[in-house]
Amino acid sequence: MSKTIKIDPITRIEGHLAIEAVVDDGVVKEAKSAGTLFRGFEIILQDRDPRDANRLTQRICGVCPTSHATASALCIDDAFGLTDKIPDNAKLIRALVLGSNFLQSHILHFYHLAALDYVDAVGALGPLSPFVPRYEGDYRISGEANAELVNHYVRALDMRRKCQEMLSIFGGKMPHSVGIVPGGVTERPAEDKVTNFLWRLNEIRDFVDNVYITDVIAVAQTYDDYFGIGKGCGKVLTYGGFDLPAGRFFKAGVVSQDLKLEPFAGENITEDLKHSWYADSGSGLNPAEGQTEPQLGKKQAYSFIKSPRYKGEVFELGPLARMVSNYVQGDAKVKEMIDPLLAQFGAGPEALFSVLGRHAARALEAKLVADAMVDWLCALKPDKPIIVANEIPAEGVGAGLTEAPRGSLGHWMTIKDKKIERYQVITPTAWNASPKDGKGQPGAVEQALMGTKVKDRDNPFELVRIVRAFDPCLACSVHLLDAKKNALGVFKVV
Ligand code: NFE
Repeated sequence: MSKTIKIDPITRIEGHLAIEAVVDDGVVKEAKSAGTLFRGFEIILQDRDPRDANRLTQRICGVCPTSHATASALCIDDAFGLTDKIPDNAKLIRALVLGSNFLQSHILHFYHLAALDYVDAVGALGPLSPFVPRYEGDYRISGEANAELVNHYVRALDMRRKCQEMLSIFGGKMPHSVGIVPGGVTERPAEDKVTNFLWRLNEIRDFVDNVYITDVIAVAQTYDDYFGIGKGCGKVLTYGGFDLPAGRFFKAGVVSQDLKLEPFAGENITEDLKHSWYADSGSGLNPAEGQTEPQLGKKQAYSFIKSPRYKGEVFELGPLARMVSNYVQGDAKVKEMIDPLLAQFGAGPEALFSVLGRHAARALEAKLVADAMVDWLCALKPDKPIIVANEIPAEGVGAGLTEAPRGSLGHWMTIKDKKIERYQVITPTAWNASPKDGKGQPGAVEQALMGTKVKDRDNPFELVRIVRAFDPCLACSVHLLDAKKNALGVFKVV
């Protein structure tokens, strides 16, 4: 007999995500991923000064505001005709600020959000808050190895603080930094700032190399069945990101299930609204023409997340997508990291499409970015410009496509009479945690849940481990109350 498991909200992620899984004979037959709050920044931005987008969109999220600062700055640069004029120093400083946020976010995700699904904090410390309540029955690491992982949970807090300090050297503060602006950046690369940045970066690199990656491998060795759980749609997409003087650090790419690479083109993105609480008139549009018109109570809808699609198909975004795309494009550094890892587990690249593959990709990406940041820092030229003067055009169209810690992030804007006429944001979590589309295709997280064997329906570890491996952020995908501050529904924790 089938039974529905509802987890609402899923804890240890950012924001409010509800998961519903129909389990038949112990296997998930159908899954629904629902964002239960409305965001609405697109509406807030209408008729404002275009430069406000750079300040306001950062308030979408306290975890990845730097990505929104980056995407909005790129979008404004494009609409203002500045893209080819951004000084090299500004590109490097923007990349260093965004890189600091990647490192903070990846460490946060592994230690403070996901690791407690595998590491027995209660075994090491007793039944203390915030480690209880929790699911029971599948903690497999014990003794000294477990105690060390719990120690690293605490050490990781300090590392995250250092990442935030490092970001603030050029970004001014965190969250919601002020250093990335249209036309460039606000902070000169003075030598004392470079030195202050470097000693923190080296400490963080040491942590990533000798603690984070080692811990992910230790967890993978004990829970190696999770290389075979949570496969998902098997197709990945990345816009590319970190604009450096010589081009993008992460290359854009679209990779099919048989690991074939296609070039990425933004015009192939559409937003499907069939199962989302938005007016159907906006369904199927490219975000450059997109609409965000909430429609509560819409039949068949179950989420405030839209369903972004590429050529009408579902794709997974995130560190796994970036690593796979760069691997398939023959990036030597990515291959150097991924091949030995796969060899260690006797697996092929297909094993990356799994819960543990996503954790491993995130940890290796942290190393890739942290190591590259040393080169970016050393390429700064203290006497060279950091910003280009600019003016608001009467009319303009812009797109800012970049990478955020959780995957590709896009901002699109139209300017009319020097004001924002239209603004659209598509976040990585909107792609990953999207509901079904008009063709009936479930979103990436939904597909990853389907087919999963659930051993104990009262402690569905498998489901939360799959969802958390995607590192969803719901603040980025949806937002709060409706305009009249009405509650949008009653949701029970089951
Ligand atoms: Ni709110 Fe974000 C990242 C962005 S996720 S955390 O990374 O953009 O949708």
